[in-house]
Amino acid sequence: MDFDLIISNGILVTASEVLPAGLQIGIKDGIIACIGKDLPVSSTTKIIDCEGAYVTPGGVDSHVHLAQKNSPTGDGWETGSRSAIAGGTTTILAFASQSRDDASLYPVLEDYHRKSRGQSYCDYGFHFILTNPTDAILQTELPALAADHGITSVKLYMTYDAMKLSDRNILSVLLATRALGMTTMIHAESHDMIAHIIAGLERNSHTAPHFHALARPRIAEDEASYRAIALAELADAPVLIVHMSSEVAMSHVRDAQTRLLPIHAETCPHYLFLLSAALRPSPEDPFSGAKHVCSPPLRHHPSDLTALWRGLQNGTFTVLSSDHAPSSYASPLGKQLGMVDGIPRFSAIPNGLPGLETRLPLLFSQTPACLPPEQAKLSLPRFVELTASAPAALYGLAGRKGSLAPGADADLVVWFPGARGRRVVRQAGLHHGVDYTPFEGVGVGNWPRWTVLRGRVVWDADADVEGEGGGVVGEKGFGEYLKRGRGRVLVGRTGGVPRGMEVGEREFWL
Ligand code: DUC
Ligand code: ZN
Ligand code: ZN
Repeated sequence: MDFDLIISNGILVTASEVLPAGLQIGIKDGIIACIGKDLPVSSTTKIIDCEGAYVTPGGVDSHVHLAQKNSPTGDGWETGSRSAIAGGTTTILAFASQSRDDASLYPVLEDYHRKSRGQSYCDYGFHFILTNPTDAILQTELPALAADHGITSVKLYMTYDAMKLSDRNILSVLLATRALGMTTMIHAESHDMIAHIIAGLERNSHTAPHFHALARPRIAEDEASYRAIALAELADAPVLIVHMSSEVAMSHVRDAQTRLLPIHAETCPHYLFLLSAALRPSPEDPFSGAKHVCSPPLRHHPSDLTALWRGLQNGTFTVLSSDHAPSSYASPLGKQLGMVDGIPRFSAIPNGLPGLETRLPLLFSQTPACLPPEQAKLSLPRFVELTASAPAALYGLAGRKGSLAPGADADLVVWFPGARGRRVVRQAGLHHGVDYTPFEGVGVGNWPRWTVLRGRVVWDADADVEGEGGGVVGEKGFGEYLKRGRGRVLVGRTGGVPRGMEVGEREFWL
């Protein structure tokens, strides 16, 4: 076979092992055709010499917000997907968000297609955010949207006035998505606890950005996570609890997993690297903490970080996503919305942090590729599983995305050999459309040298492409919309009987 591209002299990492040196990847028509030794080179074959560096699957970031109405100063598809490839991510799953008054999901879908069509540097799919799950949507639209448009996952909120669903609504959604084999993502925070605390903080004039972290304490996440698990158990539906930041909430997940319930969990780099002290004012700018306002908030203690790393190590977490939810800091319609008539009001600060580009380098830095083995927090295969193969499988892209295997799309990252990829994260070096990174000044042990999407080099760290921001050598519009299949249940199984109920009891009310 005449290969278009051969990836040579790298150390290939899959979700199960670090393969022996000397293997090559042969790529034809955008697909991994084979993995082998001494692959034949024709006059048209291009070769990437990895110089002994690690090669991992292109990242799959399954939690990304782009072009959201409630963050007009955040990234759209062009800048968001550009930052994805610059950080080694080749597939993103972003949210098509239903507003309360949207009676149908079809206009919502068309709107997000319009925003993304021809704009993306990386491949992408959509999850729906459901805020008005009518019977027509659950019984008629979701099945058709899954079959015809490959949207096989939804996200629900337990908090925020504009988005929150009641427990009863959540149950209705879970029963519908279960029948369709869809994954339901849940933002688990107790709305009433938070609303009560915010009212008290405001009454006492505690409205500076750092009070955001007090307004949404861990117990609000713990209680709602337990409730989400109970609802999932009652409905016998697989769920993924998104952006988890609390050790106790994580222990609820682990208990459920021990009982073989299909409860998946996600955390994000900011909950592993940053603490609530970042919300405090800086000497130059009393409002700077707004840059670190996200929900759930950053937690208080280094032990919170350690606990979450443990959850990555012991298998509790299924995926690590960025929850890229950016708003520009300096813009009047961005984080400055929280400065009301010269007075900071944390509850008006748009929620969320940028992190699409930094997700892989931050996590890769904690593997034995960058640290002495005894200091590494994750193995290389676990890095691949969390950042690529598990999100691909959970969201219906197994076999196509997230793995270095024959037949899969040739999406991969070639890292720098040895210490040559060391960087300090700086806003000036990033490719998103917002004006700061919450990881400013954090050192990373490596950075993607080349990102390959369907056999094309789309990021070349050493290329100097004028006007495109460093090494972006891919093209806007090369990214394709992904119609996804049914996701796989990666943890536990469906078909169980909730504790204390009899076999067949549920059928009386289903
Ligand atoms: N939930 C998210 O998933 N991202 C940003 C803010 C939020 O509440
Ligand atoms: Zn959320
Ligand atoms: Zn999010």
